[in-house]
Amino acid sequence: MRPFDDTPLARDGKVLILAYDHGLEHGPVDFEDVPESANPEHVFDVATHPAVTGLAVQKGVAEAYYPEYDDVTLLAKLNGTSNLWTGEPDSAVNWSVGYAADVGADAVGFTLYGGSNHEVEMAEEFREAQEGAREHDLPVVMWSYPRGQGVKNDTKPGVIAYAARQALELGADVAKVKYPGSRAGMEEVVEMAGPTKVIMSGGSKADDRAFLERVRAVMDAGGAGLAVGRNVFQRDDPEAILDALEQVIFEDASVDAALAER
Ligand code: FBP
Repeated sequence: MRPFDDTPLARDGKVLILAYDHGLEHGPVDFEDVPESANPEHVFDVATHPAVTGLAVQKGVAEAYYPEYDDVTLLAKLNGTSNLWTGEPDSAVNWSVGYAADVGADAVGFTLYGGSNHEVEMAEEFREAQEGAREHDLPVVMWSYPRGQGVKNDTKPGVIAYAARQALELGADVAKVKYPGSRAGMEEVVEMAGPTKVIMSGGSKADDRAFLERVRAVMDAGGAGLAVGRNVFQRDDPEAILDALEQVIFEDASVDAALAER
């Protein structure tokens, strides 16, 4: 198995995934602010920015668009479910690792809803995906999102630290977690993840400074980067925020310096 840092998903040991599975997870509402973001070609073009180490998409988008963009590092998001589903949190496995590898995936992603009544089945599905990824020498990113009947407060640092620990215990290379509210909270999360890299999930659109300050806190806490969707593709100038993220994540710049550089 290749060390994670030798895979295309890493740049100097850091990670910046552009997440673009929102058409499935949230639906057209996420594209309303910037209508061209509904067009996968627009987002594939954005993903050619040098700061982006991988683009996370679902199967159908990969099949339809990836062949034209083989300079983009493809992260196959293996499971996913629409917002139309109203049951206990769960996520359908939409493609196998073997098929994702045939399509050209460089990495795989998988959501686990710890605390859901479906956690056991999801963990068993994750086992199959993780072991398949090892066979194909592909890094594994876990979207580790505690939610459902077993979870009272999914923003508490202790809950998010547990999510990161689940990613380590189950064999993910990267744990993608929600921001626990502070640098101190993130330090706890990173500590629990051990060698599994921790990246922050971008969240709903925030103003530039507030967003970059969160990213700075993640990096200062020992995090490895970010997986971001709306905070990039819901901006009129996605390249500008990617320029700033490149400074903060890969060049260790302050938020002021990153904002001044643009
Ligand atoms: P954002 O940066 O837009 O928050 O995207 C990250 C992500 O994990 C996406 O991959 C996914 O579509 C979405 O958030 C799921 O968010 P939630 O389940 O919290 O609504």
